[in-house]
Amino acid sequence: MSPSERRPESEDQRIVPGAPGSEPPSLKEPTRPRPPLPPKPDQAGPEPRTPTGAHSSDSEEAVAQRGARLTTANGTPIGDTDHSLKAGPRGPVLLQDHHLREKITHFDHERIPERVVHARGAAAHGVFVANGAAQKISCASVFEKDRQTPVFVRFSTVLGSRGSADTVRDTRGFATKFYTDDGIWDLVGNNIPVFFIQDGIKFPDIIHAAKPHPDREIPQAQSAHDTFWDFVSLHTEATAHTLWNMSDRGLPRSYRMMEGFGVHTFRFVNARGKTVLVKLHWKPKLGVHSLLWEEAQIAAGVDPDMHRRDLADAIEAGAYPEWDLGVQVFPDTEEQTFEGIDLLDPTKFVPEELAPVQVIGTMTLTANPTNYFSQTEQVAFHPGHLVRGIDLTNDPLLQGRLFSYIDTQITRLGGPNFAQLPINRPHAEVNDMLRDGMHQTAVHSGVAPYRPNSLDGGCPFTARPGEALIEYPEVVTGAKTREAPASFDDHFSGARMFYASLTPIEQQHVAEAYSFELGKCYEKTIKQRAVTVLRNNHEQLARTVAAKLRQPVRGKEPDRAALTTSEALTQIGRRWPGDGRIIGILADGDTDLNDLTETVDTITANAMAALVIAGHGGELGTGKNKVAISRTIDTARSIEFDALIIAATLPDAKLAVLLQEAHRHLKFIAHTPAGLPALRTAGITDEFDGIESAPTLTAAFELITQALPEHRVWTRATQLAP
Ligand code: HDE
Repeated sequence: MSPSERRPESEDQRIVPGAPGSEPPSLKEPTRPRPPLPPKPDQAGPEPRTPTGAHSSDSEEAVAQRGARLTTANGTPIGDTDHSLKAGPRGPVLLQDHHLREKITHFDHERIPERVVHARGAAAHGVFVANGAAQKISCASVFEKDRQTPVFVRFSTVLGSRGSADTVRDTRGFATKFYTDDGIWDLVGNNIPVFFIQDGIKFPDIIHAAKPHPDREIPQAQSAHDTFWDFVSLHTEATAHTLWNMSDRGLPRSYRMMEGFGVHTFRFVNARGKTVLVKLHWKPKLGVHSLLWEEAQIAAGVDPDMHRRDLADAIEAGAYPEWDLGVQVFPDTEEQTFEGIDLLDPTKFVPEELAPVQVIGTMTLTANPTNYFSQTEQVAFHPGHLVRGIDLTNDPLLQGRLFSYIDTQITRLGGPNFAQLPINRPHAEVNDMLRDGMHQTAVHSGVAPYRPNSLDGGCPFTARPGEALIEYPEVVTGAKTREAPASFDDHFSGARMFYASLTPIEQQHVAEAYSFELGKCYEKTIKQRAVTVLRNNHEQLARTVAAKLRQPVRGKEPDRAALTTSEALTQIGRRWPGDGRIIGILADGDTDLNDLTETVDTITANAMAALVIAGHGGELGTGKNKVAISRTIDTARSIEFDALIIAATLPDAKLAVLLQEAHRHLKFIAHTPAGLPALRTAGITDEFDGIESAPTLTAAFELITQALPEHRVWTRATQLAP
């Protein structure tokens, strides 16, 4: 579907994603009763299923509000919701006002506990299509060639509360629910392939250290504080993950431009019972791209919803985000080690040069949720939601997770029946013998929810071997102990390889991130300890950070193993599609409207979004060439745009701020002759890379399409260096 088919337009406005409702509102309050408006065309709810997984003949809209008239929760029509029932106009409110009490009581209970981690998230519906390449190694139906499986994906930050900013430096969650014919498979991963800890028992420790300080509850949603650095500098198995956080991976440009990783090693079982060990990867079709630190900080104040808006707008505009799902495959040997890398240690990754990522299918996100709470908030993932052909390993971190998720969901979702919430309902038949409990929505029949029984005819029967979940009969031996294998003592080799594989500018970002984060710590000893740990990664990195913090570097250099690098770890140096990128066009009343409308249309046809910026709101031009102004100069900041076309010069000092930020953030800027004075005033000349002049707006966009695949004008960074 093209974007123009997806959204009913008000007569003369071009497409700008983000319209709040499915039709433009009237100026006056509507008074003629009518049924509820349909959802926007880019939105979908969960596929209608009964609590026990059966197809429901109801439409998605049947579970939304119905009828034109206001009612109570019990369907009784109500004539006035603006005034409480009182003893006279000036009298006290009467206890018998059921409508008042119901309205307020329900409101009082609208919030549920937020997730203890990953509280802030955004999600979308989509589909996974397998290419058949995994059929040899797994009998899961989701991997059968051309099989289409509906999915729901939730992206998240880890540390912040539900209302925190999207762009903080943090790990991102990447959780996918596959509604397969064999039951639900949840792949609950992150955008970083390694984790802070090796054993689930340490999770409360790392989270307590990383969350805000318990006395003042600051800082929100970030690791730049003493307790975090206190823990990670003492518990050095966190080094690799911390280094990834300090790299550009901690600041994604968009959820659409992140890799996803299963992190743990899983076991695939094929139809003949043969097993392999696998690591799972999501590879974004748009490449991996990041914000600059200053952009992320500005966005946290100016547009804290940047990532959720970006995801929703892209889907609404028809720029559907896509990822390939890939596997690294390893023999299932007794040591569970590959090329010296312990596959059960979740702080380690296997370089793609040693084990290539083989694509087994593609996921496309095609619809925004109709309602945040019912879907994004109520979805419940669990690494133990597995289907036949996909099994676990003894990774001690994974084992800890298997306990946690269901436990926390019972509290968060108010009882044990959260699998019956519409977004969590399987698309496979459910006959689980689980009964009753809070918020039971299934209406079970029969008298014998136990096995064996004869009163219900023996039903349910256990699955036959060819249908049942396969629990691989791995041989387990050993004395009970609280210790890790010796290989888990290597805390630095993966971190060193990651750092060594980055380009110089990415390495510079890492040094700046450590300097910022440790600079925010209060205690000198913690800074010093962190610098000492950093020496295990790279001497110069540690010395640069130490010099910034004026911290001594004491003791002798640690022994470090020889370095290898992995090209797959750098984000810079390749060219990627520009779908969903945002081009800001600064225009005014003198701008050639034919040129402007043609450029806006070309940008939209290229699956990008054009946001017109002007000195005022409303529209530019009239009739066929009328163009909606999306941002006034008061609301436009560089963070929102991937590139700018400057076709006007406004008498407003904020224009210089916009341009200087875009320049500093290495954005491509093209200008027409009318825009040249604005650049001059901002002190920006054509001598810098990626500042180009063009005779028209259309020609300016042409120049942008050549530059945008590299994400930023990286060479300008050197030109800007002091
Ligand atoms: Fe989670 N994690 N986690 N985690 N995790 C949760 O479950 C936990 C871990 C991840 O969008 C919680 O329902 C423990 C690794 C994501 O709803 C909780 C341990 C990875 C999400 C929980 C880990 C993750 C969660 C909070 C150590 C990457 C968000 C609410 C043993 C592979 C899912 C909830 C969503 C959520 C516990 C480690 C990813 C508390 C105990 C490793 C993406 O159960």
